[in-house]
Amino acid sequence: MNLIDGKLISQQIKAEISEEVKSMLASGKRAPHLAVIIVGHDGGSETYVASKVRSCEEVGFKSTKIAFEDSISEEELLQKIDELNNDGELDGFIVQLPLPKHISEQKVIEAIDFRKDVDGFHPVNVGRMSIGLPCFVSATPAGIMELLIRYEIPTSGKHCVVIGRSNIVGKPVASLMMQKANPGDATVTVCHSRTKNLKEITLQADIIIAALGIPEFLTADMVKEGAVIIDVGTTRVPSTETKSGFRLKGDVKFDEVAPKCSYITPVPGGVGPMTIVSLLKNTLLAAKGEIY
Ligand code: L34
Repeated sequence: MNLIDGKLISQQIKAEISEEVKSMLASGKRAPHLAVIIVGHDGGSETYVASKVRSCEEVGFKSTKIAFEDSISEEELLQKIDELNNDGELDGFIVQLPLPKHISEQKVIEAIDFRKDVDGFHPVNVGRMSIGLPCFVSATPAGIMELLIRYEIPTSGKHCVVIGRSNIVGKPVASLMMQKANPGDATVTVCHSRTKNLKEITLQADIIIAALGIPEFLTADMVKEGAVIIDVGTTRVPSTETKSGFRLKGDVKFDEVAPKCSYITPVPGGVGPMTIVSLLKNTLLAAKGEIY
């Protein structure tokens, strides 16, 4: 069993990005600038946004955090987005999800100028990704692809089973894995909460991408010997053993699945840190004007 160390790879990529920023500055350009909007006080979101801001500092980006209370109206949020769309000093921005119920996530996503949509959630970016055109690829799927590249894990002709069909992970990662590319060229099956005989399907998988958000859902009896396991879950479950009062659990029952696989990502320290560096990479591309 080989552990896929997302934390280590993310540090290597941050070092690569820092070098690029240095040469941008040396050639008289300004540093890439990312803004992050957060609404309310979801514990996970606050942690991830803080980590995004810290990572910007680490690589020499400028960052702006814009925090609103839960009580902000949809209209006020859309107004802020309009302002950021028109800010010439800003390369890209994201609105951290989830949003409070009274705000339409879809409306918010579509209000973002696709040229600044470094989350890759806008329909223009999603559409371009699905037909293989240059675009901002959303961060978690991009991070997963990067891990497959850096660990030289073959995907061509493999059977990849994606569990989960969310717009931010399941659908885009399935689309990337089936694309005529490397990584890609896989035969992809997408499973979800209505799938019958899930275990029969996962047992045929060479690569499983678990992105359904149910802690320890994937157990050893569902996994073929030698499979590659990518665990996207990060659910906070109550714990008496940690200071914070919770512990992060993946979608994979790691202890029993790990001995069966060829490669596996841990939680934490697997896909999560890669999500953050992929956002940095997209911001760098935006600053260099390499996509639009
Ligand atoms: N708009 N909303 C928008 N963009 C995103 O890309 C996200 N996502 C997902 C939730 N909502 C979003 C994230 O940022 C999930 N996500 C995310 C980002 C980072 C980490 C996990 C999820 C991460 O860094 N995880 C660490 C542990 C962090 C901790 O201690 O809680 C890890 O090692 O897995």
